[in-house]
Amino acid sequence: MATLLVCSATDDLHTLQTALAQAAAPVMPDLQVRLWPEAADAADVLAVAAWHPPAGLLNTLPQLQLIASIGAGVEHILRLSDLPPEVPISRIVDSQQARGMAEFILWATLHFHRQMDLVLQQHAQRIWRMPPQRAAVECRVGIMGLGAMGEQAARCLRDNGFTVSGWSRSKHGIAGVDTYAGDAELKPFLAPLDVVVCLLPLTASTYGICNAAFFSQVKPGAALINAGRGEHVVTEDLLAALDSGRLRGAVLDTFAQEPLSPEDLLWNHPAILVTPHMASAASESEIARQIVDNLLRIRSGKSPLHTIDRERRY
Ligand code: OXD
Repeated sequence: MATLLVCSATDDLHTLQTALAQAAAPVMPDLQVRLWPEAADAADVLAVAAWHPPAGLLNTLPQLQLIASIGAGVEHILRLSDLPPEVPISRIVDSQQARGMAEFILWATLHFHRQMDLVLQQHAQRIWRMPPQRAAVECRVGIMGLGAMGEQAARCLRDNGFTVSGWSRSKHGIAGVDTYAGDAELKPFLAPLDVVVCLLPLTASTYGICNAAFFSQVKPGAALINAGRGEHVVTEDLLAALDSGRLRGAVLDTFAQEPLSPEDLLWNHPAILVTPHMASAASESEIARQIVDNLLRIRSGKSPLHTIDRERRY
C-alpha cells in the first residue's frame, strides 16, 4: 500500500497527519498516512511530509518520489547529509501565510515606530509620558528578501504610509518601493533605514548576514526585526550592537535552536522582544491540500509544484 510518511524529530505532527489523511481519502483512497516513528514498510513510502526529518531516514526509502517541507522554508531538510540526490523537494507556498507575515512585520514595525518598546518600559515603572510622534512616511523600513512573503510585507508597509525599500539577490520591481540588489547595494540600502527586516531564505550567502560588519552599516538607533531564520543573525554581534546603542532594539521570531532555551540570554535583554516563531504559518488544511495535490500530480506523471532548486537552496 502506498504510504505518505509524516515526520519530524522535533514537533508533534499528529493533527497534520489527520489533515493529510482527510485530504487524501477522497482522491487517493489507497494512500495510508503514517506518522514517524510508526512502523511503515520502507518500500511503500512514496513521499514524506517533513519538518525536521530524522537523520538516517530519507535514504532508506527506495521508492521515495517527493520530500515535502510542511513550511515555506527547506533549509532544515537541505542540511541533512543523507538527502537522496534525485528526489524533488517541495515547499508550501501559501498566500494566507504571506498575508500573516505581512501582518506580523507591520505589527513589529509599529512596535518601534509607535515606540511601544519605550512605553512598555515606562509601563513597568508606572511612568506617564507621551512619546513624540512622527508620521509613518518619515519612518524608513527596509525588507531584506523579496520573495512572496517579503514582497507582501513591503506592499503592506507601503500601503500603511511607511517609506519602504527592499533588498534581494536579484533586482525586483515593486511599485512605490525602492529596490536594491546584490552585495554592492547592501550598504546604500541599509544606511538610511530606521527599521531593518530580515525575511531572507537561509543560504550559504545569507548565513550570519546580520553580523558586526552589517550592524556597523545600519543607521545608529535603527531596529532589527528577524522573521527569517535564527542563523541569519550572529547573536554576539547583535548583543554588542544593542549594548553599544548602535541598535535600538530587536524583535526576534526565529532562533538557531528552537524552542529557545529558558536559560538563553536573549530572553533577558531589555532591548529584545522574543516571539516564539509565530510570525506566520500555513494552515494544516492548506499544507495537506498542497501535498496531496502534488502526490496526484506525480501519480499522473506530472512534476510536483513548488519544488526548490537545490543549488540556490530555495
Ligand atoms: C516556514 C516557517 O518555513 O514557519 O513556513 O518558518
